Amino acid sequence: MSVARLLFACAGVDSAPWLAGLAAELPEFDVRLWPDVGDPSEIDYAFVWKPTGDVFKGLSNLRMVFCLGAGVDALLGHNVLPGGIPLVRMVDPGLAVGMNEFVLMQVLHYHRRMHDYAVLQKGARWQPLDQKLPEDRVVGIMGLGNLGGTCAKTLVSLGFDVRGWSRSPKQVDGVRSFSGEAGLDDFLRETEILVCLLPLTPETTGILDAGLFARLPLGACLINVARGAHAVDADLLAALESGHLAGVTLDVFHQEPLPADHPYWRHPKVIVVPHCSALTQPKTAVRTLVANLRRHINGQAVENIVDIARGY
Ligand code: NDP
Ligand code: OXD
Repeated sequence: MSVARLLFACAGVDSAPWLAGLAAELPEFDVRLWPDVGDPSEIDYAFVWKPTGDVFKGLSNLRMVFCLGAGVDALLGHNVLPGGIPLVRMVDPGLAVGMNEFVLMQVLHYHRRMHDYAVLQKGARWQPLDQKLPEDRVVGIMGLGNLGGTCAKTLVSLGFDVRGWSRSPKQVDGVRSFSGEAGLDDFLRETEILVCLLPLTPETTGILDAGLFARLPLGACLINVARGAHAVDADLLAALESGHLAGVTLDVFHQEPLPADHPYWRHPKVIVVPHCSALTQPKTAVRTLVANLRRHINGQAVENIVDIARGY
């Protein structure tokens, strides 16, 4: 191939560091910033985030689509992807570092009972609470893939009793693996801090519902860093109201930005952050993207191609 053309179409993303990185790492490419596509039939590759259908219009010679994020639900759910074109998701060390930090921070928050101390502080009450050893604290991670697996290993290294739930059984040192529908009850029964790192698929939509919360021990805490649609909001609020859930950290929401009048914003037991637990870092992700592009150009197997039928 002579000059290859890459279309950069990432909504809501500052394109400057990406374009600078791509120019440095991929000098032989003609990188075009959407909507300045030029002749769409010239585009070989697209790098996208939350694209509308327009982005793919006329890209009759598109060879591959790369997603800026790890989750491809927005692309698959809205049927914007042209049929038969391989889709590659982001599996990048920078993303894993961010998620690892955020999950660790929130697990420690609940493990060290900062949600309880927040209540005590409001009443100016000086009351040291019982403290558990990490080995006596069960942290359950739903989704033991690239990100969930990374977080699990970190928590194991700190001595936590870590359990993981995935579609297929996993072997991760120090992690008890549970899988499938059949393993869900046992996984949940003792999980005191539940982390959701599942992809959003038809099977996992609404999985964080009243039935699931009821299977957790009384006073469990939840950290949802996957997708808002994993949670049934009314069930989550009810579980907080009843005290079955003691604290919840939410990074992702059905509607983003979270509407200003949403009860989550002001709920005393909810921590809200604006979908920032892990941001794709251009510094590392450009290298990841370019390495994969070069594999494709050289006729080698491209890594992290999405199984469209499975949804992740
Ligand atoms: P992976 O594909 O590497 O891992 C997904 C894991 O979920 C796998 O272990 C998989 O099981 C498991 N899984 C999928 N479907 C089911 C199911 N029906 N039942 C049980 N387990 C299931 O994904 P990543 O770790 O890279 O990313 C996970 C998600 O995190 C993304 O899809 C995205 O939504 C979210 N994310 C959020 C970010 C944020 O800023 N909030 C940033 C980045 C990602 P198996 O291994 O058996 O296939
Ligand atoms: C992702 C995200 O999927 O940032 O990468 O949500």
